[in-house]
Amino acid sequence: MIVTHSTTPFEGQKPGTSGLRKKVRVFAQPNYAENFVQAVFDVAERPDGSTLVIGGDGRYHNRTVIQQAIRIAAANGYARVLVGKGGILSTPAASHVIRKYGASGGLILSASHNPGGPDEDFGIKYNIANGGPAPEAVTEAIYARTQTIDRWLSIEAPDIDLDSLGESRVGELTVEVIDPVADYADLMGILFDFDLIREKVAGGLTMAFDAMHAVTGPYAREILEGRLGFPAGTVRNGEPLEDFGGYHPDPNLVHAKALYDTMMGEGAPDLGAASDGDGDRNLIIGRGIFVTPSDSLAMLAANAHLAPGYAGGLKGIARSMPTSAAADRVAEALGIPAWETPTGWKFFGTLLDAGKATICGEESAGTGSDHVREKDGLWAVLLWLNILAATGKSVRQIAQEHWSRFGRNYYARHDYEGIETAPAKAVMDRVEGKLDNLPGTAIGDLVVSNADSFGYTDPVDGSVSRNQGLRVVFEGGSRLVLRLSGTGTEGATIRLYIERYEPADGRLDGDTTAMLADLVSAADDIAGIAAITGRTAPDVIT
Ligand code: G16
Repeated sequence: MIVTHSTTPFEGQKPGTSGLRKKVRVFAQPNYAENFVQAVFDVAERPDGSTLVIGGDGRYHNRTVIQQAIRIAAANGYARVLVGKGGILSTPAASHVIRKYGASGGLILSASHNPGGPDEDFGIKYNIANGGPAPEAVTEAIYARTQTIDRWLSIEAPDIDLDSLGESRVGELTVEVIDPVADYADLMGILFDFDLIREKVAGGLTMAFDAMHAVTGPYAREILEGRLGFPAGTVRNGEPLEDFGGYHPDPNLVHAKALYDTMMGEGAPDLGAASDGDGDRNLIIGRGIFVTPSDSLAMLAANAHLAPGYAGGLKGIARSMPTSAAADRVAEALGIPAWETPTGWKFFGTLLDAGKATICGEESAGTGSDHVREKDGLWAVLLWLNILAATGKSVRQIAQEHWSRFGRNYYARHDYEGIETAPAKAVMDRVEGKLDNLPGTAIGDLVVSNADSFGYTDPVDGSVSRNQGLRVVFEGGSRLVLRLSGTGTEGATIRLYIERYEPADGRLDGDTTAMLADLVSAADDIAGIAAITGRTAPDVIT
């Protein structure tokens, strides 16, 4: 029997860069998650008899919201729910399952790289039938609905056993608990040359993968240790934990420091890699060399033809605006289009659907392709492995050869986290106020060539997104970008992106900090972060 629960709207149920992310205690309030899920179902396009996919990164509160969502789905006319065993589905695996089984959409329960636990973060994201994050028109409609909602519907039924594979029913709804890994691992086996990689592993190719006690543990164990034959123990921290073992499942040099130390030390393996809370980000480190996400995108695109899934070539390469322009040079050499979108994987969806891009990437450690509609951490690791196996070269050799051909985009991102909203806004206002007057001015040896607030018109559907970051470009192509993060749950995070291009005959072996020093002081001059916020150094540099 369908039960109607009356409710009232909550303020602030506005999805950010990637879904609605809040503290667990906010989500745990009566009606909070229920309102949001009902708003999604009220707005989502879903023909009668639709299938819904549900899964998450296994963080604290995952199971509670899954049971709520199943009961609400049952009362809202869905015919079938596919849910990952244990409530687990990595974000790229969920995208694949939506596409493979023709679902009308999916709920992905994750706050990505944010920490988990009773006092930490939770999130709900809705993905549409193409397997990708709902575009802005849909998230705006969901938000509008949350502001007027007065009821949510559910079926009274006991909890589903999430830990046993198989079917059960909730009212008219069929719920199928599926193996979260199998479909995804099979897809990877089609895209990459597993036989070749296995042969090289048997011949001594080594790696270390840090799953950060997050969702990729079971996927990495099955694929790397199971199907590719890497020895047991190659996957570290492989058990998904509700609080990620108390760590921050963000694969960067701060939070994956132990892996970094391994890769910089004696006897380092050939490849070091990590993924985040929900398995869509990646960190790539070669023996003695960290590869920035922007460089990784460019190097993967340049070498993708070595993997069977991309042997036919690429249709185009897309990157978010703050991502370095390294990938653009590869696109130019390949004679294919280079697209520049706002931050947020949702902006790649139309390009991928329209066949305008094959590989996409972001400075925030996300890379992926048209095999799904999400960024995909393990996919990036497997493409690197395929390239190492096919060329017999080291990560360092591949990087150095790439720079000698295309030049090098030195790059860093400085994050100032947990700033009060007012000073964060003051920093942005100050830069925005200067944009018109900056072109032509000199700061030290740097001369500003242009400055603007990035806006984007989607080349496929014509939708317009304004205010997507402030850009200051210098003569010679160096660049500063400033924007506020859209994924935090408390206060504001200022992101400062710094990029300097050295041509192929320039200085390719410089130290990144030294190479960017003049740009960092120009940023200080233009944005005044230290003066306005009192922060003299960033919290995280990636
Ligand atoms: C999400 C988005 C990415 C974006 C990243 C950082 O990733 O999907 O497209 O680059 O957030 O966004 P921001 O700079 O606004 O914090 P994830 O891995 O958190 O889902």
